[in-house]
Amino acid sequence: MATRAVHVTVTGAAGQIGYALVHRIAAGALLGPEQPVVLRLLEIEPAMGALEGVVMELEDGAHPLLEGIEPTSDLARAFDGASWCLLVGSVPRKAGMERRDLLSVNGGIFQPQGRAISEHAASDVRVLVVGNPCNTNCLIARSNAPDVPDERWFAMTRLDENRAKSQLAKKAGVPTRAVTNLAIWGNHSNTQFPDWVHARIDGQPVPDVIRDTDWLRGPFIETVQKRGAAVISARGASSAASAAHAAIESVRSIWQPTPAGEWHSLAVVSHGEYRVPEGLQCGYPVRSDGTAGEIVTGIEHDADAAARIKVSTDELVQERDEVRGLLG
Ligand code: NAX
Repeated sequence: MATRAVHVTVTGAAGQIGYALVHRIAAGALLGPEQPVVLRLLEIEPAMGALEGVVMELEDGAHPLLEGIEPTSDLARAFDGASWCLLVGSVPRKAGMERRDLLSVNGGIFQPQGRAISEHAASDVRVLVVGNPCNTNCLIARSNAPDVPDERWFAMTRLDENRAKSQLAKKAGVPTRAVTNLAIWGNHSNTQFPDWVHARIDGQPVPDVIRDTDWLRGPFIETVQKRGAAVISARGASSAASAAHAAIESVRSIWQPTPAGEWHSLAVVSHGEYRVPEGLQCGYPVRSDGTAGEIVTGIEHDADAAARIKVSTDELVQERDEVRGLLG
């Protein structure tokens, strides 16, 4: 067993995703069964009572790998020495709120968090942003963290990848493990493009296995894009366990080498790849060598895919322009 505990920060730890996430981290799902962890849990003052309950349950788990729990509403303490920061906490969209309002309210959260990560986190810190709008929140935090390299920042598109894989597996009548190379391009919003063209089923291109192209171009894409809303209408609450699971898998796909020839979905900083404007936090296919992620290059898009990706990246440009005042 590794001797040094790794410090993991979870923000919004008393929320629904936070609640599902922290127990799995404590049980070793994030960093493996040999790696002790210290959990640093950030919440806002009004939620500190609920957070106390989360801490009690973590204690009641008697997790062998959990070496410490630090509940706090103080940013410096929350990020102190953290090697992984999972930024989940944010303010949900309320009735009557425009997307622009949501951007600025949440931007106000991610600006100080970016600064605090830059000042207090460990030198090897890596950050996954889950709180929505996650791409632009990640951009805001990253741009306010001058001491943390751009390549250490990720926004979550893995839940979309998993949703898409399940839909394809169901249609093809295969287990989900048969579906690989599913990239989510663009924004984690209903403009995202789940790339069925380059996904594979048992190593074969999806269009060679699922011949129903009308379904792929229409209902498949729409189901993935609108799955979050469908869960809300069925459950009366937004995705939580599946989102926590996707956060765990996102982190694992960064520190574990990607199998040869495959890729996963993460939103990472653009250096202009695939004509996406530089600096945006954009959904791409990403491979990891076990230490750093790298955008997969050389994928050719047909006109339909290229147009869809353009719509989604245009939306990211618009979001960036709306929060310009928050960028460092
Ligand atoms: P909840 O409302 O259950 O929990 C959010 C928690 O964040 C609350 O406990 C709140 O007190 C806390 N919080 C608010 N401001 C904070 C701050 N400044 N610092 C620390 N904590 C703060 O939401 P939940 O269902 O857990 O969802 C969390 C976020 O994940 C939302 O923004 C949601 O939209 C987003 N999602 C992102 C997904 C993705 O794929 N990227 C999918 C699932 C989810 O919708």
